[in-house]
Amino acid sequence: MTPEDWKAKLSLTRDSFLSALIKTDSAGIAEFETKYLGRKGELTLLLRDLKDFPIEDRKALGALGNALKTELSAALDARKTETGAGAVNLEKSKFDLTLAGYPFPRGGLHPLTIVADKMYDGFQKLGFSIAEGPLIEEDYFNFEALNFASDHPARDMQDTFYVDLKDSRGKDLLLRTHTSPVQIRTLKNQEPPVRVVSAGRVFRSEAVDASHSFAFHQMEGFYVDKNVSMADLKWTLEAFMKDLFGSSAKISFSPSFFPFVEPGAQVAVSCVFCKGSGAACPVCKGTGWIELLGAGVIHPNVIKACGYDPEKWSGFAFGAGIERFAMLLYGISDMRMLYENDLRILKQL
Ligand code: FA5
Repeated sequence: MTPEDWKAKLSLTRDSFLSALIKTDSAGIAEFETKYLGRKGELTLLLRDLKDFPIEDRKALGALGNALKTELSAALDARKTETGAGAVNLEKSKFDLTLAGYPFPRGGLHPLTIVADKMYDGFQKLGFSIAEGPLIEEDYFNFEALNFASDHPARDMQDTFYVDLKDSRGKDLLLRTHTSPVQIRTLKNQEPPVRVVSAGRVFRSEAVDASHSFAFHQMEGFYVDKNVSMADLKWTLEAFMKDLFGSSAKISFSPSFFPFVEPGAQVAVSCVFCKGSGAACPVCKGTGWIELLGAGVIHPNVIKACGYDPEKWSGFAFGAGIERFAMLLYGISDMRMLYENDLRILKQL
């Protein structure tokens, strides 16, 4: 074949391609493509014949052949679009177009979950196991068995959300106001010695501000055995705080009242920000101490309500606000930041 013959064949291929393309519909387009541009297609074979020409001819003819291939491929694509042959049939397609694109944004644990896990870790090292309790609670477990008489003003300390449903004792169900009911539920099911921590959401009808919310998180801890005293409580909390905040952390107890403990205390940790030295510290307000939790020796009436002899068994309990710990560990001054779900903030924590 001479170069002139090859050019003539190329021209014929172009003419037959373009005139046949106009008549091809979407059903025939794949076959059409194979006929001209497939591995053994007319244009492909013609380009393959170039190998028999001397190098100078091959260069010139090759340029013509490639230009035609580009032109015909573009014409084919245009025809595909025109006839709808290139469109994906969404119903038959095996691709799920609703899936998020790559890369998938990876989620992470919420700071409150991370802090609760750290607290769990600390207490597990001290031999505590984990228990859970329901969020919708009975008056008996939330108040009565915890030594709150039904008309006792101490109930006002925890403004309660009630549910319009009665429990088995005919009282309104409520959203638990603290995690302390887990003490009762656990002790009624498990004989002492018992050493348990339990974290979860609690609810109070309170106005929201930088350090209060109507739904927040607490961690309850309690230990019931023989001869458990305030000294055991102090040692346990001190070991836990040093583990969490570093060995220089100190704790202080000041007297406080909760009906389910006697004696009761508010426990504060030495300010981890100013280490007690800064009169202008915005976190401890210059006092050197940050209040973290309520605690005490479990009241004999509570031990009795759980079915045990308070002469034989004694225990300590504490209840901590997890948000307070998160604020300290992350250096946050307003706990609403933990609830607003602003990813720019959550990603920094
Ligand atoms: C109690 O809830 C007791 N059940 C704690 C307790 C358990 C005492 C066992 C003795 C023995 P109090 O109401 O103080 O106590 O709450 C405990 C902690 O929860 C507080 O120190 C504070 O950190 C946190 N807290 C209380 N109210 C709120 C609120 N509205 N928003 C956020 N955190 C709160």
